[in-house]
Amino acid sequence: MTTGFFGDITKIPFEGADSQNMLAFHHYDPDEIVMGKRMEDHLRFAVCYWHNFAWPGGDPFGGQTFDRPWFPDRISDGMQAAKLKADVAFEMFTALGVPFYCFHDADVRPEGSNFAENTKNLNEIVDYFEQKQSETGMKLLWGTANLFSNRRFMSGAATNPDPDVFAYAAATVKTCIDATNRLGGENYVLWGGREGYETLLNTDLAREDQQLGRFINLVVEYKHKIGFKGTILIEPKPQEPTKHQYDYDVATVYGFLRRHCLENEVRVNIEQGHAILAGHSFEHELAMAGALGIFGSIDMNRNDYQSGWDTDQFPNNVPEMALAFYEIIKAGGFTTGGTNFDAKLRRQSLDPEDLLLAHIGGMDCCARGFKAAAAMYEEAALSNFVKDRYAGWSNPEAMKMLDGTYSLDDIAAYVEAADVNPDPVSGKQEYLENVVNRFL
Ligand code: XUL
Ligand code: CO
Repeated sequence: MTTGFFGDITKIPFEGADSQNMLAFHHYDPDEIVMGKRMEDHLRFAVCYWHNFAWPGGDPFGGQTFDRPWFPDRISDGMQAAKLKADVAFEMFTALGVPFYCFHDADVRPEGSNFAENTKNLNEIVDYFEQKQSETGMKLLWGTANLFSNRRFMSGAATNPDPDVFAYAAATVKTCIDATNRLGGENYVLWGGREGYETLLNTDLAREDQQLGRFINLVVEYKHKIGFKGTILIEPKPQEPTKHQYDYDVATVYGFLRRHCLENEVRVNIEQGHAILAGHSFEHELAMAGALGIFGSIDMNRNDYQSGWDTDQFPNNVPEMALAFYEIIKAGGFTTGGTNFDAKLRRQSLDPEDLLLAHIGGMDCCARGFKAAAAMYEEAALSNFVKDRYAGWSNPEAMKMLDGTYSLDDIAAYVEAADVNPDPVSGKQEYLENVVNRFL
């Protein structure tokens, strides 16, 4: 028996591009083989718990717009509400046919009066999830701890000036890794919520960096201690909620990881909207992670290009998504990672059906972008161009400049002796953009 939240909709079918049924997939066929693998196994879609089931539809100027049967104004018993929420969530996951979901502790369990009560509530819901996972075949892409909403974290979690807040945050992360491990989660995410600062006048930057470095090392040590097989992921974001966030972008996170000897232990979960806030493109962040060997997973939700804040919209720009998936394919594709929609409805989208339509659209756009990227990758017109562009570096004189054979004065002698006088060569950007356009 279902909750009836989605009426009689229990399964979204694949009907192909010509179908006019908007409650069907037009481009995402999980069984379609692309580059020798099923689309479902390439894309590894995940639905997030927080925006879909915990967010009431508020913005800085207005409160709740959504009416959901599990919200506190409809049920006062927190655990009963959490279970109804879980029932509806798993009905939606199943209807969409996504293999994965993600959650923060605070999305899924009622807030207790202290740490012990929070842990007890979380464990009760994890029991419930365990049962639902085995009934539905759903898997957990990642778990995480919400270390930013409660007022105790207003000055940061790991970077808090008060060691008791650090301790509370560390203890909470322990319970969330335990929960993720029990549920067979494939990753554990650390988004640095309030790890940043508002004003230097009250902030010791060097100390906060040390605290954060130790915190992440504690997480990695615990992962190995309990034998958690998943990947630890940091999610970069440049600002919001604090003015300056320490995990600004992929390159900044990599520097942090190197500084704290974590570069072989931690990878990145890259979000499109966060890339835009950092003044980058999504594909830049993905390419950077690929180049540094720390690519992990993605949050495929876009930002509005005109607003300077995190709008978490469902993706719908296929040409941009094709470039993003091209970088993901180049980085080797997903291993433990996947395509999570950390996306929320617009607050006027009140109908239960809107939750389905939003994900159908996002998944269809991903499928189109991915297929274009795969075709681009397989034809290799772009990669062959890049290979040829750097071909000069395989000549022996060139190699000596990089392998330590030549010093600066040796290079000067070589330039003089061979009368080196390079001819500029076209970068061919328009030609390459036209090549991309053939696949869209
Ligand atoms: C915040 C954000 C988070 C993380 C998980 O901008 O993206 O929801 O994805 O904490
Ligand atoms: Co995110």
